[in-house]
Amino acid sequence: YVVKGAIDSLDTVIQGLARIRRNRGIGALVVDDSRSARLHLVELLRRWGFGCEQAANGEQALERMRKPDSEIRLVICDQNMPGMDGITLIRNLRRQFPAHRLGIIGVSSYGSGLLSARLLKAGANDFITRPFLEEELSVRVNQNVDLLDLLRQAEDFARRDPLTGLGNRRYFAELAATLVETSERTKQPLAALVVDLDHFKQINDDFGHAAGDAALRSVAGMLGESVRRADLLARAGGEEFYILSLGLDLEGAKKFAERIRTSLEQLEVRYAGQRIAISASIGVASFSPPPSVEVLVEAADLAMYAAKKSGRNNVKL
Ligand code: GH3
Ligand code: MG
Ligand code: MG
Ligand code: MG
Repeated sequence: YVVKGAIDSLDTVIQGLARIRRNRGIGALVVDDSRSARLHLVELLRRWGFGCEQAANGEQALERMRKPDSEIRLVICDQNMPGMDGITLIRNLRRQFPAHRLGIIGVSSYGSGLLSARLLKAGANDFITRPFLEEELSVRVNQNVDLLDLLRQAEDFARRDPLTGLGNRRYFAELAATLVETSERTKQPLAALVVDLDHFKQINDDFGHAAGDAALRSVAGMLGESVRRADLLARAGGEEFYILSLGLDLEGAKKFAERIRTSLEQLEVRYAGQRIAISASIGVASFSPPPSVEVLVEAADLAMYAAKKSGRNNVKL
């Protein structure tokens, strides 16, 4: 019995260690007006590997979550607090943070009946009733972190192109809308580049589809290095890439496109000992601000077709 027990718990210990390692990058926030209850939770979460912070009331919690670099992904929140109660705080947090960004566990006291249902309705993923066993809290926390990981993966799968690792069309559409709003608000021009590789079908025909894939990955890598951090880069489909850049007028965007065109021309793509020559036709547009994402991209797309017509491997406005 002793030996069996030891083996069982060894498994558990290994699992526990793996969890602690995973939890290290995860910020947790404990919200509780009772100092002793708060410190108990903080102590447990730190022991489980989380980077744990604390707030003594709802206002403090919201303040902490407003920090732009907030890496808090899990909130454990007492229901019964003076001022803003847990349910109000949870409702507020859930409006700002979708389920894949933030897990919320509500803590209620034993005998409060419908409260747990109300916590869930307000947007908590889960609840725990005091007094609780450490083991139960640990299981609930772990399940919530597992769920966060899964949701994040699903989000990522839906928005990332698996071949190049760039964002896809869906990702582009979401962020492009934000950039158009920023362009309106800050009165900066917003430029679009549509980059379409030339005669790519021929590359597949000459070197094979795997070589074409490798070329697309190199191009994506090169584009990734060419854009600024704030620029939006996506694989719009096939051998076509979109770039949005805030603050570039037509003249600036044309220079940017010309630089990309030259880099692509000089890109060393090698496959099975052969050099694959790459070039692209790039269409450029800039509006201050654009009436819509569609109008902006359409204008750059038309310019790209003009670049194709006039012989490829060039930039058109
Ligand atoms: P153009 O200069 O007019 O743009 O000619 P093109 O051959 O590049 O244009 P077209 O649109 O006719 O063909 C695009 C080709 O890109 C066809 C398709 O096989 C290839 N392609 C699209 N996606 C992929 C991919 O993921 N991998 C590979 N290897 N090829 C791809
Ligand atoms: Mg309380
Ligand atoms: Mg093409
Ligand atoms: Mg194309």
